Amino acid sequence: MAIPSLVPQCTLTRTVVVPFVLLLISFTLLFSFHPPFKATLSKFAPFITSHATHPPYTAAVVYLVRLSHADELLESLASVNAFLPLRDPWPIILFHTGDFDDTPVQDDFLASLRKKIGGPSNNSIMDFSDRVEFVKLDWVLPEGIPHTKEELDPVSPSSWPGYHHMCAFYSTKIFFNPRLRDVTYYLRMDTDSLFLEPLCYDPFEVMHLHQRSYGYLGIGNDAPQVTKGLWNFIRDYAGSHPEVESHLNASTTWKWPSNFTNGEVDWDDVPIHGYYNNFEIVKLEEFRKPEVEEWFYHLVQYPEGFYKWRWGDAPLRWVTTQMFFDMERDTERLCGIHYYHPYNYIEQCECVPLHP
Ligand SMILES: Nc1nc2c(ncn2[C@@H]2O[C@H](COP(=O)(O)OP(=O)(O)OP(=O)(O)O)[C@@H](O)[C@H]2O)c(=O)[nH]1
Ligand SMILES: [Mg+2]
Repeated sequence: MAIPSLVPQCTLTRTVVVPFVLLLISFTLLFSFHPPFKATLSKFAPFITSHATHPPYTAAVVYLVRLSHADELLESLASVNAFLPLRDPWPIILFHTGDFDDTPVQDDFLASLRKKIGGPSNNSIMDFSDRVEFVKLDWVLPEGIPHTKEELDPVSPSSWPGYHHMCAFYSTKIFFNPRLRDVTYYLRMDTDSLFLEPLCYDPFEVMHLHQRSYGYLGIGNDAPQVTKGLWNFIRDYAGSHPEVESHLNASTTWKWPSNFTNGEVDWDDVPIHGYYNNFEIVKLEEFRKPEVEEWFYHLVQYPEGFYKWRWGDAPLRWVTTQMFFDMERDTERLCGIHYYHPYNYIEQCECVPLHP
């Protein structure tokens, strides 16, 4: 009786143990192999198809969101899915400040998203909702200013402090958010931003091929009520940073107030240009250069700027690009994007496909 019971045991040894040992040996060999040179790997490149086709950058679509605006966010996301021809299904990052923190809230939102735009997205079989990530931001009022509205007496008190936090986030902090550490380009949309028609190119590809640092749709002005002190702040910074001053003075698109008013005007009454940056594409590393970071540090060292005077991210994006970029070489007006955002008028320019 012992023999019959041994037969299955031997069979088991042969069918399970032997392949297992062989598998183990192959894994050990595989993982102990370090290619001495990159060139060695390139011999196998034809077989590594995903590497061969992967673009040399990463990207993400980012939003700052509120649960109270979930419906308009769904519309905006649907327009991203329908009209933005991305070559890869890049992540959709929803920054929030706690109201999307609970799993049931996230699940609910994703279920609504699936109902609205379920199915494959952006040249892939990946469901749009599987690309969505929720990333929490911790917004705290900075030291050095009163933490009550009554004491601080901010401009735009009805939206304080949320809107003011938003301005500080998009002006300075976003570039250093850990989730974006390995992201080359982000495309920002606001919950009230909409694409209206299909775009004839992938805007990340344009940014990459044209080697741009900042992509935008249009430029407007921010009202003097929300830029109090900003001209003087910029002038003082330029005064103590000669390289910034000479860069600004050499720019054909930069005008100090005195240049067009003969110095007879209160600078606080002069509007400052601002990008309509409720849509923008940013090459993150360009905004993390030490000289740019120093400017951001200077800004956050004066918390009244954002939290009392409500300096906006739109004029600050304009000022930052003017200070540190070659406006002609580094920025791109992205044409052919049929886009809607309340109160912005964007002049259309023709859509030119990248690969006609
Ligand atoms: N979490 C959070 N998000 C906000 C807050 N305020 C604004 N946002 C988001 O920040 C983005 C910009 O806000 P908007 O209110 O659209 O700002 P805006 O475009 O300058 O102003 P509008 O002309 O009113 O559209 C949107 O995606 C908003 O959802 C806030 O207090 N909390
Ligand atoms: Mg808006």
